[in-house]
Amino acid sequence: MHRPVHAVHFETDDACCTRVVAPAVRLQTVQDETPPLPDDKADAMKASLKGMVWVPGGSFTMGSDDPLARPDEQPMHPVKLDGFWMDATEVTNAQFSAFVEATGYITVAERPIEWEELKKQVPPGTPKPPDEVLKPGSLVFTPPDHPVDLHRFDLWWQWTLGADWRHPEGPNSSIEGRASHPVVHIAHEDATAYAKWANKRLPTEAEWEYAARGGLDGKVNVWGDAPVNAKRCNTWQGHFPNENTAEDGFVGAAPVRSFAPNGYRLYDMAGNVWEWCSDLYRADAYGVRTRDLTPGAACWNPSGPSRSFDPRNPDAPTSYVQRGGSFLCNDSYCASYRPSARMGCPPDTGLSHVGFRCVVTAPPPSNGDG
Ligand SMILES: [Ca+2]
Ligand SMILES: [Ca+2]
Repeated sequence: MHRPVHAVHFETDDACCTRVVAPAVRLQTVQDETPPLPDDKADAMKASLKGMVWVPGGSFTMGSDDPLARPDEQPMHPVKLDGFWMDATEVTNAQFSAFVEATGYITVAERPIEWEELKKQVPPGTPKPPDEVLKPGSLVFTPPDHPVDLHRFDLWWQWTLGADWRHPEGPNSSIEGRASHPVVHIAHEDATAYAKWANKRLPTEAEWEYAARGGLDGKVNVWGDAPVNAKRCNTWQGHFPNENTAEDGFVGAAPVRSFAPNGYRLYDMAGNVWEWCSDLYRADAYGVRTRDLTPGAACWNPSGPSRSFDPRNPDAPTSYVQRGGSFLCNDSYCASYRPSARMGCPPDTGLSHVGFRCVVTAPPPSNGDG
């Protein structure tokens, strides 16, 4: 199930070797040729970098041939990136609250579903559903009490009226006491709106994977090749989806920074909640990207395909990339805590395990404060 697509305007480029557009800031390679920022702009930039870490530019191998890897993680290919700043953690409820208080923003999950939009995404002649069904809501993980067919995700995802970022499990739940938890039920346009307000942007898929690897190129996991365990990150222990032993201490999302960071001091790049990227999702994105690539050459700052297609959700008009997996990841079903794992999701779909973090293109730290 997905909600109607709201106006999401996104420009991207098919070409592999294009640079990410940097809004009003300079790349490291040109910083010595430009005058320093005025004090007020420098202060604003410094404030916007609070809580972010510097990810130095470099190259890495994108994708994986691990036995757990899916076909959309291949072919593996070399990628080069400029350095950038990244939020050290997933955006928290406290941070998202500040955005909503400042702007009055209403998330997609809090808005009624517009039938005129929805009917563009269903077979012609489909009757208008009852108004009750078109009220605001979101998809909440609701575990069955017995083992079920793992192809039947509808058996554990329940459309829940009144579920949104303030009510993660439905109208009778709240985020009280969860200020440091990642915000969830976030649609792509919600994440984009927050990023714009914060003078940030969503990471490209390549930036996300490079950052998640933390300098460990070619490893299966963000901590190296050792297998996942309950001390590494917040995933699912037990039989999915009916038995959650929470050996890692968390049935659902954990407060950010509950587990050790990776090599770039980024937290929860494996598990906890999924994180939106700016790239449109195509299962064959890497094949298209490398088709005309000179052997041995690297893609420079790839920004994703110009059109999406997700064979797992072929009716979706648009899909964007999510990365990192969540507290629902289990090797029996979804080993997406791996840095190379990819997921496509319609932009209007926020779920109870989907959040985001942002990046900024700006000069590197000058005094070790990154
Ligand atoms: Ca857990
Ligand atoms: Ca995460």
